[in-house]
Amino acid sequence: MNAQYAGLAERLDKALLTKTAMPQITLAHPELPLAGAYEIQSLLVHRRLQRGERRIGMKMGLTSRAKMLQVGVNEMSWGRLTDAMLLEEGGVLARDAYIHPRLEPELAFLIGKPLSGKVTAAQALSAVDGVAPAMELVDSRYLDFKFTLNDVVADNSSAAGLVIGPWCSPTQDLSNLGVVLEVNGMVIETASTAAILGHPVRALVAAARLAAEAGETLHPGDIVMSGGLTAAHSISPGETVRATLQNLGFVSINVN
Ligand code: OOG
Ligand code: MG
Repeated sequence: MNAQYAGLAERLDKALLTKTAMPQITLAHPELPLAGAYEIQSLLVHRRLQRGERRIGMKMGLTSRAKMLQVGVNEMSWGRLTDAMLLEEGGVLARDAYIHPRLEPELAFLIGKPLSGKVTAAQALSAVDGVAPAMELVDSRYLDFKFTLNDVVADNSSAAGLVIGPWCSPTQDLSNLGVVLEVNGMVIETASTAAILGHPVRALVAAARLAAEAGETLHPGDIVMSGGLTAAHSISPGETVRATLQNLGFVSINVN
C-alpha cells in the first residue's frame, strides 16, 4: 500500500511542478481511506521538504459554511505550510505560476508556545503571540477544481500560497470581526470571523488536536491559517485583491 501512496504523492507533486491538473485520485482509488489520504499528503510534503523547503505551520480548510458550499465538501481538512508558499504582502503574484488559483481571506495565528492535543479555546489563545489579516492562495491540482474530502486531503488541502498582513495583539475579542474582500476596489465578499466555526479560535483548537493525531506539535513561530472566511475568488491578471479584517488591518496582492 505504501508504494501505491508514494506513487500517488509523486503524481500530485508532478501536477504541482508542471502546473497541469490531473484526475481526482478517488476515481481510480475509490477505496482510499481518509488516513491513507493524509499519508499521501505527508509523503507529498516530504518531497517538498527534501527539495529544501522548510515547514512553517499548518492550514485549516473547510472551516466555514461558505467554503464548504463552494467546493461541495462538508468536512474540515488540514494541510501543511512551507516557506516556499509565502507571498510578499503588497507584492506581485504571477497567475501563470499556478493551474487555476483562487484567493480567500483568512485569519492567521502566530504560535508563541508549543501547542498540541486536546486544548480549550482559552489554552489555545494563550499559546498565540499574534493574529493577522491574511489571504490564502488555493490551487487544486485536480481538473476543474473538483474533489472529494479524501482527494483534497491528499493534495495538501489545495495549499499553494499565503500572504500575511500586520501581526496584531491576540488579546482582543476575535469572535465577530467584520471581513471585506475587494477586487480592484470593489467589494465582492463580506463576512464575519464568526464564519469560522462560530469563533475562529476553534480552528486553532482543531489544529492542535489534528496535529497531535498526526504525531506533530505546533511550535513557536509556526503560522496557523484559520480556513477561508468567504468563498474563494478566482484570480485574473490585472487584479489587486485586498482582504480587510476589522481592527486588524488589511492585506493585499497584485495579480499579473
Ligand atoms: C480546499 C481547501 C480549503 C479553506 O480555507 O477552506 C481551504 C479548497 O478550497 O481548494 O483552504
Ligand atoms: Mg484556505
